Amino acid sequence: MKLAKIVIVGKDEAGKSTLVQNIIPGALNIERKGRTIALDYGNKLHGDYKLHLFGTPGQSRFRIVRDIVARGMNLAIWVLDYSRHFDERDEEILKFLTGSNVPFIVFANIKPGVQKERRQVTRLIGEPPQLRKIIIGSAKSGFRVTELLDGIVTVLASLDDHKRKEEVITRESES
Ligand SMILES: Nc1nc2c(ncn2[C@@H]2O[C@H](COP(=O)(O)OP(=O)(O)O)[C@@H](O)[C@H]2O)c(=O)[nH]1
Ligand SMILES: [Mg+2]
Repeated sequence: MKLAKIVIVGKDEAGKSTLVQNIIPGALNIERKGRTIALDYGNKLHGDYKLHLFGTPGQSRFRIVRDIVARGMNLAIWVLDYSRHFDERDEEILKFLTGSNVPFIVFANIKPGVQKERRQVTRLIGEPPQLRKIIIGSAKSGFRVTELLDGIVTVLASLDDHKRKEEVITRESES
């Protein structure tokens, strides 16, 4: 069993806490009046991995909490709110993600009946090298959440594979 730290980012009300609850019913949520102020946490076995999922607060005044929770993550999930327009808060998250050397998956969350953002995800965020996968689904209904978990495990396995190859190269160059 391999352990992985997965951090969920996204602007306020995007559906981060809903997603964590969908994956792990009863997951911890530290909130005040429905707003996550510290974090969501739960773990889930999927494939060969034990996934430790950390949801972060979306409000910009809690950005420091996000930055601390994100330290040492193996992979980020960006819950992109597809029911509202892409704005400067999304731009800030994009900058945060492309400024790290950690891969990320976009989960574009569609709330039925209120889809506002119709541009393709790559039109919004481009194709940064850290972007590994885009999934359009629903945090609440669970639509495509299994695909998200499969995607997480696939990316983690590719990272492990890459690390193993690097170790072999280092060992060979040392001998
Ligand atoms: N209909 C619908 N509502 C959603 C969905 N995801 C989140 N919501 C609602 O959007 C609001 C904000 O969700 P929350 O998970 O607290 O967002 P967070 O701030 O990113 O943690 C809540 O009222 C959720 O019930 C979804 O997939 N479908
Ligand atoms: Mg939340």
